[in-house]
Amino acid sequence: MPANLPPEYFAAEKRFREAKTPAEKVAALETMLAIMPHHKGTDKLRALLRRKLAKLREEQESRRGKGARGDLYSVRKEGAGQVAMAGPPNVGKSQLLASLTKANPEIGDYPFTTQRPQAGMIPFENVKIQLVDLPPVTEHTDPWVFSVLRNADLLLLVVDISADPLGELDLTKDLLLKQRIVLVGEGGPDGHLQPGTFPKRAIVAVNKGDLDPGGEDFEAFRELCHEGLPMIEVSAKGGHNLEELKRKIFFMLEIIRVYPKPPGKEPDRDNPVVLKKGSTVEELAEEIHKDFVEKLRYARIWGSAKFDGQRVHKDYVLQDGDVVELHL
Ligand SMILES: Nc1nc2c(ncn2[C@@H]2O[C@H](COP(=O)(O)OP(=O)(O)OP(=O)(O)O)[C@@H](O)[C@H]2O)c(=O)[nH]1
Ligand SMILES: [Mg+2]
Repeated sequence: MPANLPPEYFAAEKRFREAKTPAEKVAALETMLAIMPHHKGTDKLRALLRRKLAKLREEQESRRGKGARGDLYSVRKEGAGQVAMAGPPNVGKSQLLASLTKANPEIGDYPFTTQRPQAGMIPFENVKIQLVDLPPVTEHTDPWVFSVLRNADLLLLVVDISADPLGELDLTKDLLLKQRIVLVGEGGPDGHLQPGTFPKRAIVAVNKGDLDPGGEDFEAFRELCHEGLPMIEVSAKGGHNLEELKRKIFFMLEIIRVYPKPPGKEPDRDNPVVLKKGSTVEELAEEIHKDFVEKLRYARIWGSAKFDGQRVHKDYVLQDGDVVELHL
């Protein structure tokens, strides 16, 4: 089958060939992968590019390990989903990381405190969600920062209610767009997306809510802001609304937790299998063990099924909280 690649692909490929730094190479490869249509004719090429990308990232990792200066950082995904923070300097991104996780980032009352990525895990019910703190997004931000943002499962845009939150949000959105990152809200992308763009779900966290005790500034912000993104006022320092923020993050990640169990036994409620929303029994089987997929005959479901222990087919769509007995 021919690959049928669009002209934008070849433009990115040219950028890849001419790239001088690993960061530029990674950015070009990411674009090529994003542009490439999904079908059998592109499977091999996709695998090849993925390998190249992984190799580049590995090289950077090991170079950094040896103490040499790399111009690229990446953050390995961990937990149920990766959320990366984007926003102007000094809005409290690092303070949010410190308040939501056990990480201990540097927090400063001056801009450009953060220079490198730092991750922490947010405990939420029985899962852990990875939160990544990054240097601020400005005209001069290094390409690797956008690379981390493009790779994340969800973006958390942070602005400061006591500064100019509307202007900050606008600017951040524009800077992301220039890097082909298009923000989408709860409903997903609306309309046609340019090939090579990265649609990213995003939440707006309006921070320093302690400086807006009556919430009037946030009300005005909400009224004037027409982004269509979910937004919430928080105080990273005071701890205000952080539980609600975590819930929103979980919701926006569009993941479900399911609990496989052997027949006649209880499931382990502390260790859910995390899947994308819309996943089927077959995809659960695949996640557990690839041999299971072929052997799978049916499953029994407790939770979303009409009655407990209902026998379902492998194309049954699972819901958050389902207990699943796979029958091979
Ligand atoms: N009043 C108030 N101050 C906050 C809050 N969160 C952070 N700050 C203060 O804002 C300043 C910047 O905080 P950081 O967490 O370093 O901000 P940042 O967004 O990581 O900044 P960069 O790393 O430069 O991009 C520090 O003085 C914090 O103490 C908050 O919820 N309320
Ligand atoms: Mg910081």
